[in-house]
Amino acid sequence: MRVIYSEHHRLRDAKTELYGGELVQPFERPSRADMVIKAVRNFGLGEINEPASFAIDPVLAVHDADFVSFLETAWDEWRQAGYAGEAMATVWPARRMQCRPPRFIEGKIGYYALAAETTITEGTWRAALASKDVALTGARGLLDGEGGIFSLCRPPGHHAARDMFGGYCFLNNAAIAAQYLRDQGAERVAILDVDFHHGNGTQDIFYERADVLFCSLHGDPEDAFPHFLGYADETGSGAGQGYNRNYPMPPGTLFSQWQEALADALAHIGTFSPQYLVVSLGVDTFENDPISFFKLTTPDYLTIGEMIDTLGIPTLFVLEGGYDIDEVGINAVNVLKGFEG
Ligand code: OKP
Ligand code: ZN
Repeated sequence: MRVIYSEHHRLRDAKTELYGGELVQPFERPSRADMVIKAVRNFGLGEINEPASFAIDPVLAVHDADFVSFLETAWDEWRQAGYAGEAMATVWPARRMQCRPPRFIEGKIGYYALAAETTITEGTWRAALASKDVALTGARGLLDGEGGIFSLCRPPGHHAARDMFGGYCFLNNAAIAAQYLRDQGAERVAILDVDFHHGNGTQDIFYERADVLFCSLHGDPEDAFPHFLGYADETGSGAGQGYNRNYPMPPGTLFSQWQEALADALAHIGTFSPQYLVVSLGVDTFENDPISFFKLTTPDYLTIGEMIDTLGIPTLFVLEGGYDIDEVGINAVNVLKGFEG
C-alpha cells in the first residue's frame, strides 16, 4: 500500500494544550507522525510519497471561506495584538449571545473555536495545508485505480467543521478527500470514523447529504470529548436523513463489543455501495491511550483492517488520533497490514 507523507507536519509544534486546568505539552505532537512513519518503514508497507500541492478549491468545497481566511491570519493577528503566548480561545458566543465574528482576534478566535485546548501557532496553517494535500494526494491515487492508500495526515482533521477548529484539528482532511472524490465523479462515498472521538466535524459537513454516508464509532459524548455531538439519535437531516450513523460506547468498552459496532457499520456501508471508502483512522481506542477509555489491544487492529477489507471497496486511510506515542505506529500499521493481508 502506498503511503503519502509530508515532513511539513513538523510546522505544527504547539508548546501548550489546556488540559485539566493546566497548560501541558500537547498530546498531539510531531513525534506521533515520526512513530507512524517509522512503523511504516519497519514493516515495509509500501512506497512513501510526498504529496502534490493542491489549490485551495477542494478546501473551500467543505469549509466556509471566512473560516479559511481566519485560520490563515489568526496567528499574525494574535501576535499583532501583543499577546505573548499561543493563540487560544477563552470566550464563546454562548446561549442567547450574538453569534457573529467580531473584529478583534480574541473574539474572532472564540467564534471559530469549538474548544479551548487547541492553540494556533506560527506554523499551524502551513502544516494544516500540507496535511490536506496528503489526504488529497491519497484521494487522487484512488481515482487513478489504487485499491488502498494511507494518507499519514498530521494535524488530524475530523473535529474540524465547516467553520470551526478544535480538538487538535483545523482542516477536515477526510471530508476534503471525500468531497474531492465526489467532485471527480464518484456518485457515493462513505466515511468510516474509527477514531476514539466522535467525528463531529465530518458529521457536520455531510449531515444534510445522501451522497456521503458517515458512520462513527466513539466514546459516548456523555463521557467523552467532544461531548456535544455524537449521540445515536443523530441520523442526518433533510435529504441526509438516514445517512449518518453514530455508535457511542461506554468507558471500558472491549474489542468484543466494539467489533460488533464495526460489523454493523460495515454492513450499512456495504448496502450503501459507495465507489470509495474513506477511513478516519484513529488508534486512540487503544487500551493504553492517555486520553481515551476503550480497551482495544495491538492485535485487534489487524482484525479491524481485515474486516474493512471484506467490503472490497477502494479505501483511503486518513490518520486521525492515537496518543500512546510508543504504540501509535504499530497499531496504525496493523490496521493497514490487516487490510492488505
Ligand atoms: C482529537 B482526535 C480529554 C480531553 C480531550 C481533546 C481531544 C481531541 C482528540 N479529557 N481533549 O479525535 O484524536
Ligand atoms: Zn481521537
